[in-house]
Amino acid sequence: MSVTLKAAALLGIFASSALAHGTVSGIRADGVYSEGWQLSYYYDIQNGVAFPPTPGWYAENLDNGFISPDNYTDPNIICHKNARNANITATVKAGGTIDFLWTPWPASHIGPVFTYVANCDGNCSAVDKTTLEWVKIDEGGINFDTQTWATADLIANNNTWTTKVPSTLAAGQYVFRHEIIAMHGAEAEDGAQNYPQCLNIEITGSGTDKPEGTLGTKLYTPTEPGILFNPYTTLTNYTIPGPPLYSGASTAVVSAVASSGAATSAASSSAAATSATSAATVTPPSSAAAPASTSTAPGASDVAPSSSSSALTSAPSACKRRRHARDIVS
Ligand SMILES: [Cu+2]
Repeated sequence: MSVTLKAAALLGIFASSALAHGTVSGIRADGVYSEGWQLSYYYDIQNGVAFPPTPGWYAENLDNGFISPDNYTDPNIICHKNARNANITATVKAGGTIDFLWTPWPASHIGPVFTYVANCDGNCSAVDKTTLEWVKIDEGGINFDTQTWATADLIANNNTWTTKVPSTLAAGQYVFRHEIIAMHGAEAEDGAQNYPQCLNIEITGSGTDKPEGTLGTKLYTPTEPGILFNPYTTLTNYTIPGPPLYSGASTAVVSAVASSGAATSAASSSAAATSATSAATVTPPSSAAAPASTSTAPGASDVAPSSSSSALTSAPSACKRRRHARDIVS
């Protein structure tokens, strides 16, 4: 490790203690709220305390942390660290919407946002995650006109990302894999940070399409151009990582977010359209946003909780990029 990198790492340790990253605290499926997996449930389990049913998959990202490119072939990339199946399933109509409600996302953690689905061919509570084949139904990249990333849209939308469920997908139980890849350290190899989260959601309707997908451990490679690049320059093109977007995915639907420029640039340039597909489907912030979890694990003062106030004091993660220092001032 170079002296510069060492210094950056030390600074990062300071910085990351000031701000955590994020998790999906809950979803709205066609407007119906379900609480997601809460990090505190890990400690509930340790303490023999029951946690409420949730369609959110169990995961042990206790530091609000990420999966790094070195682990793209490890099963942890699929649904985050040591992920295990959720035991209940939310429901959405084909053609309907899922709102993914994130805990407050740090503005410095710029990057694309994705949603994938995998058909369980049956019960998602029992499926082997390593066999799931993921179909990308939503991707948001960078708006070349404004040089703002999908994460900025997400933050502006009350830390919420809305995905339209393709109307063509066959009915059945799916695992939804929603993900942010933070690119603030992407100029260094192994510098990107993946924040995947999985939820069981049943799609209802009359669609019949069962598109081929990609195994979770084959979604990304550490050196592909959308993972290893310098984000601190004016980008005029960007190759969104991962497999191609599903052909049945919705294209730009102009909505309130058009004021951010995402929808208009999507319409004016095919390159931008590719990278702003979902940004334009984001709905305006809603005062009906669900509250963060109210459950807390007894005796677990070191829990990394999901609420915004307490996230500030959560344990530092392995986030060690110098750009992370921006968190202090933002
Ligand atoms: Cu970070």
